[in-house]
Amino acid sequence: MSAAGGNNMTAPLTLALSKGRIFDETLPLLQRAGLSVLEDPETSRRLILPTNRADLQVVLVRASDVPTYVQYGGADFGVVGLDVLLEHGAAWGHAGGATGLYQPLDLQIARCRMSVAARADFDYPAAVRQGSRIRVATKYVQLARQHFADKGVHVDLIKLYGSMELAPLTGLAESIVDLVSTGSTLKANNLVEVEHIMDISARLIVNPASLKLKREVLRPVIDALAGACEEQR
Ligand code: PRT
Ligand code: MG
Repeated sequence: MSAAGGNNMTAPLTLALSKGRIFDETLPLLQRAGLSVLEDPETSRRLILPTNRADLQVVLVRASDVPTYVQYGGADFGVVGLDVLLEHGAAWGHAGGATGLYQPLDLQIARCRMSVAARADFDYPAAVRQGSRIRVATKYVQLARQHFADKGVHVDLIKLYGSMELAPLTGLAESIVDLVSTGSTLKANNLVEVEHIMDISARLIVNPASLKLKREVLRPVIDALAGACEEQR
């Protein structure tokens, strides 16, 4: 499929969002930009939600599918965590970003950090110093691989799809790479942050072909969202 995918000029603008944190935190920005979503994804079973504008609709996809939708033009633009965006880009061999996606805005929402965490009784600095092989469980295999390779630390990466915190508790791995916001999940599971990898926030991503073909409708929406971010800061 070409990058232009589904984006013909008469079709409505399509914004890809994921349910939960991203949807909930994008909503106030949309509001400030004069856009409202007319159905609640938590109660509706629909995957395409109308907005107060006939030429704009929201599609609900898994957080990790947002870059894919936007890359192939299944959506013209979307909101995605930097964690998901970088992992997606790295999987495509593009360090630092995903595959030609235009990234005009750091929305400064859904903020957290990506960290290495381990059991409180695991001496991570010593293991690193001694050059031991550390087993690391994570959903972010590409980013974790890059991080440890840059430091010259030997790791065996174990791919998980969720509940990373369980891995060190069950002996599956000595440490994890995961997102931390308040720190209460780590604390509740007797884990401690041993290394900060990067700060994370949600980004607006745009299909480059859409930006050309639908510029007249898309550009003002991007600008309004930029203004909304500025106000919310
Ligand atoms: O849940 P699903 O598998 O469908 O997808 P997802 O987990 O990717 O989506 P979602 O909605 O959970 O997260 C969407 C985006 O929100 C992520 O890609 C991040 O960019 C961002 N974000 C911000 C977070 C957090 N903060 C966060 N705290 N995503 C996840 N968490 C989790 C973290 O993984 C850990 O399990 O919350 C737990 C830690 O929180 P604290 O507050 O206890 O530290
Ligand atoms: Mg989740």
